[in-house]
Amino acid sequence: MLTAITRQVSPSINRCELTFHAKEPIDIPRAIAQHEAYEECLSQLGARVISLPAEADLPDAVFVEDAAIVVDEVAVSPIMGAASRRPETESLARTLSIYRLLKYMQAPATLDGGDVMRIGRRLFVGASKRTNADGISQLRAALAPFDYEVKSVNVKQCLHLKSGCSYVGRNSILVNRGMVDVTRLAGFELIDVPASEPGAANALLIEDVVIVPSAFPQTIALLDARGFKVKAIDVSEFQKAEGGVTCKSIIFNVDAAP
Ligand code: CIR
Repeated sequence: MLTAITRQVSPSINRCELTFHAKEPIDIPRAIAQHEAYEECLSQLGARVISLPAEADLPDAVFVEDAAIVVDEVAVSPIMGAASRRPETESLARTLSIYRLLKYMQAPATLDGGDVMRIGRRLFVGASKRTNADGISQLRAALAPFDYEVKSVNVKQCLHLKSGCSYVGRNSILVNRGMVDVTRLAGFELIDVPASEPGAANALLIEDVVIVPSAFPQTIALLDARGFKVKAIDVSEFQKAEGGVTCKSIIFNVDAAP
């Protein structure tokens, strides 16, 4: 069954890492309400949501996507690029070990899950400020026995690969070409985000529904006009923390609930 791991909002989220954004106060009750609506949206799309408790001293821990990479056969626990976030992996790995064989990265590798865009048995991995060449080659080595191909993609002016592009189904990738070297994405139909919404390339595909932040109406209209099923969701408080819609869950299949 489709399963989503999420984590409750940390009361310390206002101390989150910021790389490209200026600090803006995050309204915690509003963030909590938005996160509940996000989890409800995942449930309505058929996912069983496993909502882990907040990590009081880990401001960014709600962004679970960055703290593990999960494919059908195995999960990889990375060394995250930001030192403040590294303790997030431990409890997540414990939960994932119920469902998957776990592999662990070794220094000097660093990698954030937000840099990993999986399309079938191909994983495109952003060479970003958070993910280094050792991280990419250790992920490649961990997944090679299961027949996954790992390709690195250069990114610029954004935090993670999936800040700049996301797979939206139907062989199509929503992209901001100013952020992602698209030469590695040959063979896919590229859908450019409107120039007025450069941050809109982070979208979450669940089954055949593309979840897009409600802050990006032109992108929603563009996808809608192309026949995609789009669900808009308000994640304004998480955007202040440089998060989007993919980063707040890890989605995978579980054959039978243990
Ligand atoms: C960070 O800088 O790590 C967090 N403030 C935001 C992480 C967002 N993650 C993601 O989009 N995958």
